[in-house]
Amino acid sequence: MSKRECTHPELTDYCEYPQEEMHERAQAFFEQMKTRRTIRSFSERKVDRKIIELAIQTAGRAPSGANQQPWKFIVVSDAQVKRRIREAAEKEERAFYNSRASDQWLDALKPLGTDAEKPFLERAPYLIVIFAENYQRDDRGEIIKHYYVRDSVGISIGMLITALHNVGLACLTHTPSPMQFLRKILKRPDNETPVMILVTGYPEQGVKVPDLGKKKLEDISLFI
Ligand code: IYR
Repeated sequence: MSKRECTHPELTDYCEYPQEEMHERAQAFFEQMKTRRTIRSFSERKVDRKIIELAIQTAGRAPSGANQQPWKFIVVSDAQVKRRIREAAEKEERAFYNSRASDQWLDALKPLGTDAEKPFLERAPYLIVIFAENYQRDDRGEIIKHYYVRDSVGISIGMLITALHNVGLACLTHTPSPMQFLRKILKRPDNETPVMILVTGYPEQGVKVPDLGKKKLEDISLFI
């Protein structure tokens, strides 16, 4: 068998539920996910590393183009590295809020109440920095292109956010722009592009969240 082929054993761990249980599970999961909120104030409370490992393993089960799994999760808990990330991010964010962002963009951000200060980058116990692997190299150093990289990484991040919420952890999808500094600080290779910092931990006590609301089913879907 060539390296590129693989066996196709029968699917045995598929689980079908009786209709009633299916409805209950769908409703219960919706209720659970309805309580997911992005927060911007984190407690310094520690989180067991094993929980983060399992959440990342869950994210690693995401489908991906040609099963190339083009993601890398760099988990930062070291205080010094977190400080360097905060300093670099705030430098970019100051430029963003003071001049780089258009008025329309700043207007769109107003309801969120964000600004260039990012204390959560030091306070939260974990910064999960997600990189997209644009390609890999084979044993002879030849480039192997990856397909649907952004899509695959996006799906994986969605599963990570869901897994974190499932264990009662909060997170913030933080995207300082540009964020090439992450590659430098974390010493990542050329084939990796930073996508996001998922700030992860417990919410600060009494944290406030904007009253934003979500679109209704009929606004986000069409059954034909
Ligand atoms: N990166 C900036 C701005 C920002 C942009 C979007 I789009 C958001 O949804 C939130 C913030 C910041 O983190 O403040």
